Amino acid sequence: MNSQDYIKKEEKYGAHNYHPLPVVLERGEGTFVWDVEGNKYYDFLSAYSAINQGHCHPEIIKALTEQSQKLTLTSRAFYNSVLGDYEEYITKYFGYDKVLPMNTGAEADETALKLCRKWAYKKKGIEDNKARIIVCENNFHGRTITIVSMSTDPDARKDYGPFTPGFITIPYNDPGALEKALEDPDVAGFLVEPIQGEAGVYVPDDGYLKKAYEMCRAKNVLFIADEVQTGIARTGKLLACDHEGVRPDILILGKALSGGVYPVSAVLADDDIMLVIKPGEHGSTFGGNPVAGRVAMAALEVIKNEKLAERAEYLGKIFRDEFRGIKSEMIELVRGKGLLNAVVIRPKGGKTAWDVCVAMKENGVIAKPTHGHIIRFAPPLIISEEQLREAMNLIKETFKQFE
Ligand code: IF1
Repeated sequence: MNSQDYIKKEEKYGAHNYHPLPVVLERGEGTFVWDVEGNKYYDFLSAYSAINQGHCHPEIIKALTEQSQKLTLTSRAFYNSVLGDYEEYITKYFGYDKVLPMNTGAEADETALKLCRKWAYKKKGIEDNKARIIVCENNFHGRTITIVSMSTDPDARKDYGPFTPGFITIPYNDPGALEKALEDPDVAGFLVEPIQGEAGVYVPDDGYLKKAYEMCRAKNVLFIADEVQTGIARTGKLLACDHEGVRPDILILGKALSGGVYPVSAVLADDDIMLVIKPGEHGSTFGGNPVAGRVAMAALEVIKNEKLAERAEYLGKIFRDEFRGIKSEMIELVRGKGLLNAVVIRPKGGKTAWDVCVAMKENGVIAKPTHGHIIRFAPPLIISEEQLREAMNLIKETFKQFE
């Protein structure tokens, strides 16, 4: 079978909830992926920052295969010999008292919302069912009904009502708007992405996160950071909040927590927040399973041992400098932090970001537009400087084709 055969098969038997770039991947190793015809590509999406450690990292695969042949799932009806070690490891790694292990990012966001609401009723004393959570316009936290109830993206919400109440929406990167919303005594939490990924890698002004955190503290409102995409070294620090020395009250992790090898997500908080959830009040079949625990510990070890946050910081600067040096009418601006970057494309002669991505693919680099005119560039953090520069040359070649 060739690529077209695979594409046709997905078209025939799969739901049409995506419109992928026309490339059929069969193998991944480190920074590279290969399609079914054997063509090699630089992966500049990293499964939306889930593959920070590179495709099929040997240490993480070793953890996966070893545990998978021993004990894969007990459910939380019983204890198992991995979960406690994993909980100790990850809470010490990020500096929190407790972790609530889940599987997907959306589940972790939902967990954080439930935790914040329960804390509001049990600890802050907000009247039952009155808790409000502040979110930002153009947020992305997943695709469940409650999460899209917070969304301002019509495509995320259309025909999915009725929606979950209890959310206040404010502009991103606007401390004044947050200060005003915090006057509502029923506000329990502020859920925010330290950099808005899906919206197009919107980096807030320096100091925004710190100011937001301090305003929340002053009003006894929980600062909840969704680091599913920005966390785990992607932006040049272990967490994007670390750039401003902000320690979220509730920290949400996912994606690269497993190096893209297995669905693993987590919510971290201290005892005064986490212990409001009592036995039987929240959970999931696979949450905290032994394979997830071993894989996550291996994935976090790789981040530390290979100094991937430092690499992202250093290589990100080279990426943005190189990109800003490309002379092309289609490049409006480049923005980002570490190796989470985006280029805003100015359509030219009817050619759009999609056409640039298709042409880039032909030249050996795969990435995908978000919101039509923005291309996100997020290679695995293990990419070498030489590989980054080679990929940049392929990208420069691509833009030349549109001149
Ligand atoms: C898709 C977007 C990115 C996230 C943040 C929670 C989640 C995500 C900040 C939920 C997930 C993924 C979802 C994936 C594509 C990708 C994405 F384009 F959808 F929005 F990265 F920007 N918080 N983002 O970015 O995590 O439940 O998916 O594990 O839906 O196609 P999840």
